Amino acid sequence: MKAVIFDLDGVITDTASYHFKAWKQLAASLEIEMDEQFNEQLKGISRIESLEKILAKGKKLDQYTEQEIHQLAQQKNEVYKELINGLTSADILPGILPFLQELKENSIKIAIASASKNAPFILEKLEINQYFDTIVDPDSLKKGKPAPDIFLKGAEQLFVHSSDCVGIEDAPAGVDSINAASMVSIGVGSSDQLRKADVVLSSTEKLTYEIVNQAWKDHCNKS
Ligand code: B16
Ligand code: MG
Repeated sequence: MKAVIFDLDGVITDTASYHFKAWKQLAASLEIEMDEQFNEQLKGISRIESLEKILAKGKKLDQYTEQEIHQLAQQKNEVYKELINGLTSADILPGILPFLQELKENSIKIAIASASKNAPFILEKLEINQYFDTIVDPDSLKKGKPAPDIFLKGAEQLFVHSSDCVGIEDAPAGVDSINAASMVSIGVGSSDQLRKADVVLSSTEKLTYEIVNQAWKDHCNKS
């Protein structure tokens, strides 16, 4: 294993509740109701795709022009940025910091493959940007998750072959993206939701260099 490519939201920090709050506020202003169960479908999905799903849920997708959709997405992002402005290193999920340190000690390259355009801002707030060799710009990609593009771009930016990479995700769309990139996939969360991952860990606290490297070795032996 030469590199680990991380998803951000739900793996490094839990911003899902802030996304939910901001989307719920926008949806309410458009007279669309959304609950937490519906919000699950938005994890790992880009801002515009998320909005399109919300508008489709309210049967209002055809009522807005492309320009209006972009304005609404921007409106949601303003609220979201206000909410995440208070993030600090205390919001790093358990086990992530020691895991990043272990990866560095073992000379493993580290990248971020997040659908979030706010990723650099969030890493700065969490005070961990120095651990990451590169961050993929989601705007530079033709297709978002579940397509493999974002993880493949991460490997390319690290100058590492995809077969030497392990990807870590909390969302089914993200696990599909890692698998499609022919990398070893580690899912963090419910084994039911993330059943397509090579290895599922119940929490970020379980992430260690040994477990992740072993998952990569097991995968190499199988293929
Ligand atoms: P932004 P990830 C994703 O991040 C979130 O899971 C998803 O809910 C969000 O819509 C997306 O980022 C875009 O975020 O509006 O900040 O650009 O899980 O891929 O790290
Ligand atoms: Mg995620």
